[in-house]
Amino acid sequence: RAPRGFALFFTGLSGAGKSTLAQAVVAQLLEHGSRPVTVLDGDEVRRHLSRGLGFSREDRAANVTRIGYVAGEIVRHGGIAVCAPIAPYADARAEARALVEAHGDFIEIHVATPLEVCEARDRKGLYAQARAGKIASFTGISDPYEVPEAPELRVDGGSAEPVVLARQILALLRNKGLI
Ligand code: GGZ
Repeated sequence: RAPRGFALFFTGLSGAGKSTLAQAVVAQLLEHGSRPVTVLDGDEVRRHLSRGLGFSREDRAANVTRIGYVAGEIVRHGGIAVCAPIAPYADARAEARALVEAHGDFIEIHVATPLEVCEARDRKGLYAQARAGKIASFTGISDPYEVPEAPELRVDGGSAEPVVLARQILALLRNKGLI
């Protein structure tokens, strides 16, 4: 029987480690020899699928809903979709969930790296710019991040190496019979 499709939906602050963790998970999924995996990363999506959208509440919601729609189509065909937007709003996340759950499993993973850690890392210098008022509506600084209440999994991106956290995610997928 064809395996059921599913979406991994990483959500968390900028610099929380979503992309890195998503990459580690994808590597382990491919090693595992599973089905094709489609990655819908925040940065990448904004260059293509969501080109032209900004960071207003409406634009973020549109971005996350588009990701949910595409993930739903992938899942509908039995594929694996790996999404990694900030997705700061609970209602937009719920919408993405509904779009996917019409066809398969939605695994929400809150990458709950503390703001202090994300800001201390500041790999792209965005937090410094946000603190200086050069970027308006920056998540965690001048725009909200609504903490997911019931994600399938919550991990602290600063607590362990990405490969270790990724193994935890693969174990969850195995437990659910998805891989
Ligand atoms: C948050 C912003 C902003 C503002 C630009 N707020 O760490 P990054 O750089 O590479 O990832 C962030 C990315 C967030 O895009 P998403 O599509 O994931 O966001 S959302 O789900 O809210 O639609 C960050 C950069 O874009 N960035 N301006 N104001 N992050």
